[in-house]
Amino acid sequence: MPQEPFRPYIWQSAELLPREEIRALQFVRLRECIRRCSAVPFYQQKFKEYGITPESIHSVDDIVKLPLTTKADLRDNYPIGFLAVPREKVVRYHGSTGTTGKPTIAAYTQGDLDLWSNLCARFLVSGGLKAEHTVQVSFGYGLFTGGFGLHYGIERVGAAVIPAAAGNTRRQLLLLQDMQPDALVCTPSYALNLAEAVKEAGIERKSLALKLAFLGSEPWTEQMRETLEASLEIFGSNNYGLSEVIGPGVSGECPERTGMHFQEDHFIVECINPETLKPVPEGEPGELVISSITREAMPILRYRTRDIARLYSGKCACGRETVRMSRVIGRSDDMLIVRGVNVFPSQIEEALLTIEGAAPHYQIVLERPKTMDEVRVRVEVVPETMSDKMTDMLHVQKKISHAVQQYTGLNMTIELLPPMTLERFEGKAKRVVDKRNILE
Ligand code: DLL
Repeated sequence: MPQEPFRPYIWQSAELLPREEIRALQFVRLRECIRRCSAVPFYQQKFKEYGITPESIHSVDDIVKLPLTTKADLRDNYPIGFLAVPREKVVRYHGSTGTTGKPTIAAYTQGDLDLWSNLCARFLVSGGLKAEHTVQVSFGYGLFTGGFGLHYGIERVGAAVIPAAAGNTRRQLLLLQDMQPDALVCTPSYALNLAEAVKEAGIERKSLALKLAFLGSEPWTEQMRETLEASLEIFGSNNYGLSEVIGPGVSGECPERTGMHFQEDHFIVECINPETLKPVPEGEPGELVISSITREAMPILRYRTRDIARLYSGKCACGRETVRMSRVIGRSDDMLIVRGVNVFPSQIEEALLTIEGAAPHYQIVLERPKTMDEVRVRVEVVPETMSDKMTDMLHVQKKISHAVQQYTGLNMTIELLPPMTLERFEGKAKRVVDKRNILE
């Protein structure tokens, strides 16, 4: 049931709202959101403490008067202390994957699910999806928001879904060959695995129909996009979201690739310095803080995402006037501080992928043999680079070491590995292994 007639790259006319109208809508919705949040004991107490009522907000800029919400706040109110509607209104629960401890639960009313489908439909259409397409969804279906979020978005566009789910690469290849999907949905690291598996199985690329890929849920670099687009022969779009805010559908790219457009009629985004909590100047990296202003079951105010990115404003050639975000540079909790220098794993990825001969499979190992932190980058070489000659291998190692030094300002030990040595991932890749025993 398309909401509106199909226009190229636009699913709903709200995506083309002029800037002033976006701000006006955000203002009204923010006030309504504050009213709805008053049903949540956590916010009730914070509003009292900060002297907040809907009427005390006079413009969107006043959002800075509101309290920040953190992952710890959600955890303290586990599982559903942030529910703003009676429990019987909830029709779905999802949650974050949470590497440590309990997941963070996200609840949805029927209205939230409807909104979510449209938000996903918007970035899918923006990335080129059409009703006549078939899409293989290789995200996990479960508590994770990726599988279901994208699934419903694809159906909303009117395209056909193959809910392949994560993993079982052999079956994924079979479906790619037999069902001839036009588009693929998964993490960039899993797309890389599939590209490798296609090659290894000797499947001719021209026997597949793939044209598009919608990739997200983990940080990746422009270099990785180039590698994926070349090997899978697809147009790969980036999309971003998080379960605390709704799931996928918070922002996504248009074909102009000038950043991911925030769906600002439903979210307000800020970019702050994670230490001072003050806004950073436009275009500077900072932590994204997102308010989900139209959700019913679990509206959230000023959620600290821990994701570091840059924000840009100004009209895009696609017609949208929404704020755009850069790729996620890293998470503030993933930032490595090595000998006083801040490094994100994505900087290392960028460096590696500039070197011919290095495969896009790597692992970053942090060690503290004595008092100083040391970083070892374990990287696979492509089969063509494998050589019995020590000098050839040393040459590759030196080139990588130099690139890493240039991109990060740090000397790191480079360990070359034969192809297919490192673990492959079906969902979000885990690149950093921290072996420092800091507590000792
Ligand atoms: O990963 C939602 C999602 C699913 C987004 C499918 C896109 C596609 P969570 O499991 O809650 O939700 O993890 C959210 O993943 O805070 C970011 O650190 C990271 N992330 C999500 N999208 C991107 C992206 C989903 N495009 C966390 N680039 C977020 C970089 C991303 N990181």
